[in-house]
Amino acid sequence: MDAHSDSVLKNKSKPSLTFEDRIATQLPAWQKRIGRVLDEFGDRVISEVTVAKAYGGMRGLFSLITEISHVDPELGLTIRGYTVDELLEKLPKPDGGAYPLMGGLYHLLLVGEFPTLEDALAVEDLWRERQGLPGQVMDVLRAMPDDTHPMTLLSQAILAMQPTSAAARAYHEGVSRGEYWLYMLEDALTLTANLPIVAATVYNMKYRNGVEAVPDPALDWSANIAHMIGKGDDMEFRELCRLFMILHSDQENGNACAHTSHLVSSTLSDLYLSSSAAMNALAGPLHGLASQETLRWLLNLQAHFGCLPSADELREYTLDTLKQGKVIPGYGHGVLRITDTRFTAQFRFAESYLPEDPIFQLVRRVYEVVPDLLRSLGKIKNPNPNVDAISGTLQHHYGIAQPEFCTVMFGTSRLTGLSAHAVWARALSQPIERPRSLSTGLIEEMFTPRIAVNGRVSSIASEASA
Ligand code: CMX
Repeated sequence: MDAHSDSVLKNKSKPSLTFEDRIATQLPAWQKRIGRVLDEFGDRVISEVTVAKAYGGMRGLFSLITEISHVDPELGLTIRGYTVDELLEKLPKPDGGAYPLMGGLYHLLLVGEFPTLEDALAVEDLWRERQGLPGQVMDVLRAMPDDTHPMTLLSQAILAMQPTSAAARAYHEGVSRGEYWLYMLEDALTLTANLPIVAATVYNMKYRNGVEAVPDPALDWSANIAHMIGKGDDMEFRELCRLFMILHSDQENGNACAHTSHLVSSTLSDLYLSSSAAMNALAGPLHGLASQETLRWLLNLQAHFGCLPSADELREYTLDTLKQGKVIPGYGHGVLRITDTRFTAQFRFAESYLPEDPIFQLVRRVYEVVPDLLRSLGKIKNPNPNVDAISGTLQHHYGIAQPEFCTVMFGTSRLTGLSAHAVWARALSQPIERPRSLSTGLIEEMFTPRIAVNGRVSSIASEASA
């Protein structure tokens, strides 16, 4: 075990409650509660897997359990029961700051209890103690071609940290499955402690001639991102980083990156392996890369018109994008049926801090025009903006001119939520995931039983109805 994991486990003997204590004391009650739910309701149906759902990406299928966050179609995201606005209002903030400390949110994600300022600062301290990238991370990143996408670098950097995994080492030294989560927790703290350094290293390598990313111990986790990419003197950008990190942290565990993380981690892969995989899912344009795609779309729109387009001009431009067989990035959602509350929180930030920004003016105009247009086409389930419809615009205002960096900021935040899910999944001994697959022929056979596949009638129909 390395020095870091040693310290967190030794903390058990300290009088103040550690994360392990706080989680461990909750486990018996959760185990009992889940056992009772399974005993009483284990055979109740919560979702129907129709043929259409199996072909349709399992959208809307309730088949995962998490206590950490939830997305209500009409209410938006809640984390441990708190809406986005409640989190922004109530989580502890740094002295004189307008937006919360990420340390407080991580306490809430991991422990499930609303943090005091002391709790939030304690997490910030735990993170400070664990800062420092293993040397091979830089070697791996430096070996990559200059035009490598920042999300590839983020994923690789996390993977390069894997040899330091306390959980992987503990497993190979024979730790029991019941204790594995303690080592996952240690990895969660070490990984999350270093995410700002990883993000800043990727940025600096791509856009600042490889300036070393060195955290300032006087700053909080989120503000350190601003500091390490050379924008720390801009107090507004520090605030944006705090807002941004809170908003992107979690979104229950069925979205693509969260589900990827959950699936990989369910095999007892360590957190570095599952987190790197999650970032590969986030890097898709229908998911987190939509923040990059939105900013690009807006910049092209600006270049095309040279000024703020009229509503009619914007409608034409949007229709033209659709005619090219593309989606309008930043609009629509797999679960939400309202304007994303995370969009609204960022919109409010923009109205306060950058109302005259020309790209923000475009965001506003798009918001006025695009929902009605998408709704009129009749197939989209939610024509409203999601979190990605504005995030890149805010970063752009503060000098992050490269759209392709947007998703690295998203991923840096999202891994806080994913790591909390992973720790709890192991602490509650959630099993390996293993859904089954069917072929079209087998489905035909299930519903028209006389059709034989390859000359034989399969047992699948009776198996599926069992
Ligand atoms: N522009 C154009 N068409 C859209 C659309 C958009 N923004 N959003 C959905 N549609 C289309 C779908 O492509 C689908 O068309 P087909 O039947 O021809 O395939 C139809 O409307 C129905 O889709 P849906 O059920 O409303 O939405 P899905 O659950 O299938 O997809 C999402 C959700 C987010 C992938 C989709 O809305 C989309 O592609 N949005 C643009 C990309 C984006 O912003 N992604 C980020 C989401 C948030 C995040 O994960 O970060």
